[in-house]
Amino acid sequence: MKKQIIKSVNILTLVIAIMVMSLFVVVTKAEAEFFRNLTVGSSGSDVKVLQYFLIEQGYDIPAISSQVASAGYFGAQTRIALMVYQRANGMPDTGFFGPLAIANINARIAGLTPSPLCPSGYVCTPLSPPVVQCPVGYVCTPIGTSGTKKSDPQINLISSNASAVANSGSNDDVASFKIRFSVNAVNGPVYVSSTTGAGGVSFAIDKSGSIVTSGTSATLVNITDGTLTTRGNYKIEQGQTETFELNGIAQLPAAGMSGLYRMNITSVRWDRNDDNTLDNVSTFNLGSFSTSYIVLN
Ligand SMILES: [Ca+2]
Ligand SMILES: [Ca+2]
Ligand SMILES: [Ca+2]
Repeated sequence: MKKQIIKSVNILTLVIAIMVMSLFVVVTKAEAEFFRNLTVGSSGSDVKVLQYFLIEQGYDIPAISSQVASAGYFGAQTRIALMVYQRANGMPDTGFFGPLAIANINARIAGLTPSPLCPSGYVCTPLSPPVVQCPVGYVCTPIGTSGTKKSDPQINLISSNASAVANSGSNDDVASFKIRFSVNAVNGPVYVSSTTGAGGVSFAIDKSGSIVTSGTSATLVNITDGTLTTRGNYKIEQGQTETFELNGIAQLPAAGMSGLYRMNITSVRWDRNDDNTLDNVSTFNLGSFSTSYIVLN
């Protein structure tokens, strides 16, 4: 159909570069956010993201979920799935993906929150402070709330990125996630674990909000100063700021696990002493320490 050129600073742009190299396709970056109208006949990576979103929300597109057809073309079945979604969400069921549906689905995707791995029989309540509306172009880090004191290290998001090697078969894509953040040691030196997980830097890789552990992993590096202490920690000297990078990987663990994936950092453990148990936990806005969603198939 018609192409819309939208220049926007406030809306995340959809930047997808597709390089066809012999048999496989590399999608270098996909922000799961829509900015153009789609209808029968449309094609592209945003169509693909829409299709996976609909399937995951329970609005099946049989040709794609059964892998008879590959995602990326807006056909009759996508139109029907979209119509049912529109009806269920109080919109006119036109099957046209226009401003109303775009706003609705962008909001749904932005609001997907990973659920904790909660043991059965328990209710798990997140420790993190409530999500705040942060001005565009800023990272908002809570001070003096939920155990964070002014004298605690200041932990700030620098950047995040999600990319995937989209292989041509089914269930064979691999996603790479990268989140960079800085730690500023105030009021004394700070030790941060070099490990990921509950004892160090905790992360979550989720598929549309449901945490996936199989086929996922992450490693942490300090790219300012990679020197480890005798206890295996990184030391940030008083007054210094050091940059960390969490590198995550998601490989589709099983057939039927195609969908939208992203990575979050959920907490960072730290201590004033170089020891084996880092006693303090900093948690922060889950929404800001997160990559965008990317399609794996
Ligand atoms: Ca594939
Ligand atoms: Ca250091
Ligand atoms: Ca300790």
